[in-house]
Amino acid sequence: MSAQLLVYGMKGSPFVRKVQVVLAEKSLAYDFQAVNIFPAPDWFVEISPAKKIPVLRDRSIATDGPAGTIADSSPICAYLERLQPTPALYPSEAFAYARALWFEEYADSELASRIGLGMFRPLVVARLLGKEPDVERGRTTLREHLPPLFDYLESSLDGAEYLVGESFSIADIAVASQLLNMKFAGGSIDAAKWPRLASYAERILARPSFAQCVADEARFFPAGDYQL
Ligand SMILES: N[C@@H](CCC(=O)N[C@@H](CS)C(=O)NCC(=O)O)C(=O)O
Repeated sequence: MSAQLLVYGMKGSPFVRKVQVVLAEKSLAYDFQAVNIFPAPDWFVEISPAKKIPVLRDRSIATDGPAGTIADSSPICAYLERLQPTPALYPSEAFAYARALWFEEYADSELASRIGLGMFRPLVVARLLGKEPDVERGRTTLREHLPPLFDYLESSLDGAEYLVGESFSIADIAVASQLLNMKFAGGSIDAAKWPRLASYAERILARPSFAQCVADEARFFPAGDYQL
């Protein structure tokens, strides 16, 4: 029997993973439909005008066409929060709520562009496509472009277990989703330089919701050994 919720996506997308982690944290059942967006087929452009994954379909609204679909991981996660409020993944206090949205945005834009374009594509995707991995680009990203972002996250953690307040939130999900792609590309966070961030990433990625994704995706993206 089909689940009420259907995720259209591709393995390896940190944005698709973000949605899958939210679904897992909330114990929501869903189906997964793989979509090749290179190039996006016409039926998919109809439900994702920006031609991007993920898209969520709520089959209780419509099973076909644009009705019942939501594009973009952020509105999808916000929808899931309303659909299944527990466990809450967005802080209820106003300032903490805005801080969590800020980290989500920071991860989806800053971390995503550095890690996606500077590491995941030139190393992991290149290898999958049978091309020569651009190790130099990955190395420059890890050694020069990511450290300021790591510094910022390290100072934001400030000894806390989570990025915002006392509980796990969308902020942690969005950030760790991107960090996992860095890991798949063979990168790691130097614990001597960023001790809080290194142990934070390890702890968040060990949660069952993330561990499930790691186990599933590591089959497709075994960590590269590029001596970065
Ligand atoms: N803001 C979007 C970003 C989604 C995104 O960039 N997805 C990538 C895959 S990781 C994609 O579909 N890229 C296709 C393209 O840019 O043509 C979200 O949060 O869902």
